[in-house]
Amino acid sequence: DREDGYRLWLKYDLIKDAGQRDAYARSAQFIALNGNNSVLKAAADELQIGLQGLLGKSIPVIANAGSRTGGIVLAVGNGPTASNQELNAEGYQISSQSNNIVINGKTESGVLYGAFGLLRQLQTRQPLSTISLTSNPKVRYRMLNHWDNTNGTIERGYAGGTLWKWFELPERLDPRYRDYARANASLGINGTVVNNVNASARFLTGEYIQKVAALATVFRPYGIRVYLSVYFPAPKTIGGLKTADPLDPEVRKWWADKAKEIYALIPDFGGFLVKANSEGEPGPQDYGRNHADGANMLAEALKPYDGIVLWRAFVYKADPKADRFKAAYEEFGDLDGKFDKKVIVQVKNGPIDFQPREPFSPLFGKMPKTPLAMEFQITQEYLGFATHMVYEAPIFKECLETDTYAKGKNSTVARVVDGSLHGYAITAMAGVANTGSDRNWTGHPMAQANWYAYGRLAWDNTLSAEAIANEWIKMTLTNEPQAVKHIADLMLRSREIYVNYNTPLGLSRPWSGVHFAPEPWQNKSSRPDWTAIYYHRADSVGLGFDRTSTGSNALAQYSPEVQQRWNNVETCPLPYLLWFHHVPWTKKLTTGRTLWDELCTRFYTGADSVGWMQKQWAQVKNNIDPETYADVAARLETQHKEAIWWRDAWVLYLQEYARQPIPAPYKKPE
Ligand code: GCW
Repeated sequence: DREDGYRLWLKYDLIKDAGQRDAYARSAQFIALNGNNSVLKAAADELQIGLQGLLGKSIPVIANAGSRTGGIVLAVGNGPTASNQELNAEGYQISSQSNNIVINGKTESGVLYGAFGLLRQLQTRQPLSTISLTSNPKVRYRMLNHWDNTNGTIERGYAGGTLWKWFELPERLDPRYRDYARANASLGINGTVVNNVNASARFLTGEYIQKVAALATVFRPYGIRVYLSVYFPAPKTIGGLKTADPLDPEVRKWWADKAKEIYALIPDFGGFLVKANSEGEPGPQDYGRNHADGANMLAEALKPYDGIVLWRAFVYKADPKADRFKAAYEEFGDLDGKFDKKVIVQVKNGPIDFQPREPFSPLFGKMPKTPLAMEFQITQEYLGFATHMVYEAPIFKECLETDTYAKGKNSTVARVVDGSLHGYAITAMAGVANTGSDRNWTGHPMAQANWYAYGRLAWDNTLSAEAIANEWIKMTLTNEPQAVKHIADLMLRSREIYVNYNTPLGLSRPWSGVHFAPEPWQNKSSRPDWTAIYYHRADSVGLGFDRTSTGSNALAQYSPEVQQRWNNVETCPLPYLLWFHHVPWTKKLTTGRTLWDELCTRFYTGADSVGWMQKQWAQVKNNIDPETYADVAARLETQHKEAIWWRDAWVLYLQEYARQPIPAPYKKPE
């Protein structure tokens, strides 16, 4: 069998050690369903598929255990729990009780997540006899956002076209939809926005609602609800109204009717995601209204139903004199407390746009009365598309663990988002998907780990990047301990290596239009803030964007403790230096090198380190299936070549300003 990556981390390959297999099999002689619900059935199904693969045995599903022991018992509701630890609606507990393994959940979804949790134990070779674990999701809405278009393309998608076959729907349901749902459910993802935030109004037509409803039928047994991105002026474009003003009664009625039409076909519809007054997308400001007016109108339309509005805070105006960094805070900060209870404001992790390293968005420290959702980008728009290996968990963790000081020490971004800091009524995380129609879902085989890591962190933001990497490797690539170590090491270092050759010391956005190739010299675009020079500000004196009080003063948007962390050029941690300071080329940094020398050091060691990645990968050759091995090895070769392009592009460009030689260790012999 050729390994084509299709099965993701749900491979369930036969456990080679027969002793271990037998030990597991003794605890898994049957699966007792205890119910007739479709979610429970999906859980039992998955256990059957998984155990068949891992143990090489077909395990019977029975209605209930009766007096039998030695099996797996699914239990919904207030069934027996082994400890007093509270379960929330979607949490689960796995415990060993009277010689059975009981998967307990308050709801069917909890049991489903527990089934995947149990399989993960086997996949990572944990003992079952003494199993006792309780797991609750920290966030209520754990979503994927697809930037997929009606014509089948994906904005910023690097793994083929859309998974959704709009032209076949609603009649034909591609079997892949179910595998998509299984993969997400295995992580606890419970919502999917199926279309691009740059939304086509067509998704709100009867024709498309039917297609989306068909997808929903496949996702429902996996606990996944569908959502739609909406085009704000839809009442005009498809509704024939003269305006889309959110305060206009006819417009409000149009949306209420639309919601009714949707819920008639999709009773568990999740709600709306909105990009408004951003990058040319229309919105309430076109009618002199604000974001809260727009969001609250949609919330009103959803009032009779269990749906929510996710309103994005990704906004900025085309003003060459303004600092884009400050825009979201300026537009949203004063609206705190003005949003309806059904609204959650979805904020990108950083203030600009998913850069390889970005400080956290100041909004996370600013809106105690408004639930804020975290938006991470899984697809590698600024991370080398599908050729560069960048394990993203460290990016997500770095942001989540940063202290906003919104309510004194230990007000981390994670605690803002999971609601524990401000007691938000609703909580959410969103990840911009990296999936596509490629057979292996994500293009780069290692990019599967980013989908996985996002999902695991949406469930539990306290998991470490390392723990998640280890799980994923064992489930997907190999259980051989030495190989696991090598691959984890490679993954955990990959982000910093990328940053070093791409945007070291807090540089940002050096790309040409499609956000792939280096073009730090780019100075013309349809918008002044879409040039590279707008961001790095290279001149004869130095490099970097002054965001202190002598510059744009964006730092003032953070609490005093955070300002203190970043506002002094002498003490600002180097990874953030050029985000906040315009630093002279000759300035000595804490490393003892001048800015210029430090930049060169990072560009050169970064590009060289890709050579290290190749060697590291070569070490696991015998532990990995040959197809995946060769695929990754080839992509690393491309990455190495491109890392050198990055290095040379930056160094040669900046040298025109710095007017200094490349430091000796890196200078090529004449
Ligand atoms: O990252 C930028 C992308 C756009 C995207 C936009 C957004 C969907 O370059 O492609 O549009 O952000 O997040 O809205």
